[in-house]
Amino acid sequence: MTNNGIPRRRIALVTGITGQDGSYLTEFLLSKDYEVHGLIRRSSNFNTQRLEHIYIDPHNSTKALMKLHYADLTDASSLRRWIDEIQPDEVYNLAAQSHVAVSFEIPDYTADVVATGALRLLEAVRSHLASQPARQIRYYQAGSSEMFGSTPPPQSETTPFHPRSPYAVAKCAAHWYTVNYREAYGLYACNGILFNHESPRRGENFVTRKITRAVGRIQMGLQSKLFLGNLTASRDWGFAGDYVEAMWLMLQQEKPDDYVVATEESHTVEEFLQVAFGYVGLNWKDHVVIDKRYFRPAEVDNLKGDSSKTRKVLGWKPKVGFVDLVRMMVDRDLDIAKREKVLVDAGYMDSQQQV
Ligand code: NDP
Ligand code: GDR
Repeated sequence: MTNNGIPRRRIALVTGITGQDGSYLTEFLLSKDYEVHGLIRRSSNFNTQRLEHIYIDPHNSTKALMKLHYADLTDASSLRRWIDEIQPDEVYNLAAQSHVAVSFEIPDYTADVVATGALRLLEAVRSHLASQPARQIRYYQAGSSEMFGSTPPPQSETTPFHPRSPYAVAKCAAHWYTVNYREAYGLYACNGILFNHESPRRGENFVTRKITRAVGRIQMGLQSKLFLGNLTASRDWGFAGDYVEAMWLMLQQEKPDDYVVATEESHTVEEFLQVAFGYVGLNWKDHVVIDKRYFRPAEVDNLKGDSSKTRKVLGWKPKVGFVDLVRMMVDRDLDIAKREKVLVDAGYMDSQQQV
């Protein structure tokens, strides 16, 4: 309650707010009347493109319910400072060096952000609560199906982890730090073990978006080839907009727990290609070139979730199926390619510029 008896608006703190999930989660929380504070890291270019449509300049309005602050998961002091200042009710730790292949190139940094970064944030929450015992904070950790790695499907909350990349190993550490802070300090802390989820806001170097961007550009005559790696890997692909609701639901339960979030359907990269190219009447085989550069030192072959616990306890299920997800992404990327074509035709953009 506030001093005048009006119930206080719930406050969420989101790390990784500028990423795919951060933007969908922020929209979702604002729709539930939260005040949302996002931690953003300093970048030499603006990194807030995914938030532009919801950003309200606080200079112009008192209605700005999303606020952004500089911090970094590698900087413990910044995390503790913002938790003290913002006094959040819920903390969503979405920040990560989230690219599996890149984690083989920068393993040390990946571990620092993904594993130790989660520990820093948990410790900031714990020490803040120790100094203000009347307060409560609920914590969400963005876990990943990559933690299952080479353990065969279907993968559920009880499936053993066998990570296959520095990223996945770091996510396992973050998972166990979260469990440990729950058991050791009684923190309300949940691990969401989310299978791949995509959207038109997916980063352009993940395979789904790389494919749908290429489909748009090929269709508009801006590109002819698409260089890819392993096409046989299977993933359980859902829609990011559906998955952020499951994150929130985890923090609304009486007791904290860990949950697998998945569609329970698995498709190969080749099947994704067939649906994406087929949707606009193209044959992927005319355009895809295999490039060894995109193979990983160790691959995760087959992920397919068993999300029965989440469906039963949280009452959650995905709304967008595989084919609709692919088409949603192709539609958006066709629009982008049409705009690029105008720029290329006017001489403002090089047609070879590729992701
Ligand atoms: P993105 O890569 O789109 O976003 C990652 C976010 O983390 C960005 O906001 C990024 O900032 C931020 N970030 C990176 N490094 C740091 C740092 N050192 N300090 C602070 N912030 C940092 O990921 P998604 O939105 O797809 O995923 C969200 C989370 O869920 C991640 O933890 C990911 O590992 C996990 N996950 C994702 C799945 C998926 O399929 N999408 C599945 C399972 C788990 P910037 O914009 O500046 O780069
Ligand atoms: P993933 O997603 O590794 O599952 O991690 P990604 O889209 O990068 O790869 C999926 C599969 O496609 C194969 N692949 C390629 N991948 C990329 N990126 N680029 C290519 O050119 C290419 N060609 C084939 C890969 O080998 C792999 O098998 C994502 C991330 O969001 C993680 O942060 C998250 O934890 C997991 O999903 C669940």
